[in-house]
Amino acid sequence: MDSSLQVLFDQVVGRNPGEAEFHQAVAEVLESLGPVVTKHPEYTDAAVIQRLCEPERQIIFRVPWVDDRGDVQINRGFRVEFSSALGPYKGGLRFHPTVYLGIVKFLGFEQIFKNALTGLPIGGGKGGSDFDPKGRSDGEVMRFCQSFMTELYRHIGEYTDVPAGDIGVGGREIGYLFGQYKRITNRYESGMLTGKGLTWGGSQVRKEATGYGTVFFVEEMLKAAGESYDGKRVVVSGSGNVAIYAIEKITQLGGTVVAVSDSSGYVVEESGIDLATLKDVKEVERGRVGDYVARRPDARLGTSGSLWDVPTDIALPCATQNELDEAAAATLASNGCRIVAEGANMPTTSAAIRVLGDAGVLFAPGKAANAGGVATSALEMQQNASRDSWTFEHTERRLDEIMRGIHDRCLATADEYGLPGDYVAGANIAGFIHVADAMLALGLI
Ligand code: NDP
Ligand code: 2IT
Repeated sequence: MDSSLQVLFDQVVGRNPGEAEFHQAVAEVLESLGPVVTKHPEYTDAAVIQRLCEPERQIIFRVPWVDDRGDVQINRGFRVEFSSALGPYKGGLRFHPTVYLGIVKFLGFEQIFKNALTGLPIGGGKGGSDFDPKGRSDGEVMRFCQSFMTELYRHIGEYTDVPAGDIGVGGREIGYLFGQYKRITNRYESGMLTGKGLTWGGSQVRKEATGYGTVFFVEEMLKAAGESYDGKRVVVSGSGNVAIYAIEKITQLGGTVVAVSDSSGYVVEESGIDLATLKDVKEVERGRVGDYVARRPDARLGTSGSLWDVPTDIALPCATQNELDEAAAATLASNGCRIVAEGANMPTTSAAIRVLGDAGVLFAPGKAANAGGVATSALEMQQNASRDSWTFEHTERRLDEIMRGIHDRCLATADEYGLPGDYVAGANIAGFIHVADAMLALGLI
């Protein structure tokens, strides 16, 4: 890291103790910005980087609710509003027992640059709770969401802050959250939340967008190397929203997904994961990968190691942060993997990224590769603002164009800074410059 940026990084660590994931996300961006601060002293003069590392506003609140046994439960809710230089704060809500301020801040920080890369008018934010929806009834999830929104509603709105889903927050949770906001405010303010159902203000393709977008991004990487998905083996970690729709699009484009996972283990099926069965198990029954194996005679449950041991041409980590470590990266590379693209946020450790780079494996960071979800959220906001709704085909075409634009912007920026083919540098620099220029224009805020 450039020595002046190292000083800033040390300040961030000192001001935000114990938030390892936030430190990691900041370090990964600052490691790319050396050539930018050399070329543009105006960013340093206006303390743009220090300002970006300090959220504009952080909200932490109590979420009391009553479970099915009649017992009172208390969770902690968060919304970190990081940057509104480019538009209203925009980013998902995560419900998972591991959520604490450091996770929300890493995600919110990443979101600033990701959203900037889309070229759409959205700032960066993130929120969530340490609530665990797993094993909870629909009634419990509803009561939790209603309590969560009873505090959150005063901080958000179509022109202020627009949440959406993330881990543990899908269509069901967005429905309960939207319903409670509508009830409290007496406003049918469609544009205050994205990921809504298609009959009440949602957009076609939003559900599919993150997975599809990641696959479109990789398609551009393959094209740049004169290749396609045809005949390629792909391993996708996770089996939630992002993973399922990545698998759907890979299969449509001629690739074969041979392994998926969840937090209980992984599944290998050499002839290709059966999407209809996976959707039934995961989307309808909220089951485990073991339930998938029980229905597919040729599938096997991985009992040792991890799904990164399965030989593959392309690896898409689509579950959670730091799920792909140095050893996994070395195994992927030695088994001939050519491309790793992050469907999840920061799933690859810093050491693993270095191993992949040294081995010549192409690597696409999440803030570029998984930006299709939030980009389609911005398209949902556009449709809400004009009280219109677009067809699936039109919306998917827009998503594809946006992903191609991000891919090309990353490569062009990497070239401009003398780092050809470096998607990490390209994404960090292009995203940073877009938001930094807006911050200069808006004065000291
Ligand atoms: P889901 O809740 O739908 O699915 C998450 C998947 O990841 C599940 O299979 C889950 O397994 C697995 N997983 C989660 N946490 C862990 C863990 N600690 N260890 C092992 N496996 C885990 O979430 P999404 O698919 O929406 O999100 C996946 C990733 O993509 C996240 O990093 C998210 O931030 C990112 N992302 C999501 C976007 C979206 O639009 N939804 C947009 C951009 C990025 P299990 O069910 O067993 O917990
Ligand atoms: O990480 C992400 O980009 C998301 N969870 C989606 C955010 C959004 O506002 O659609």
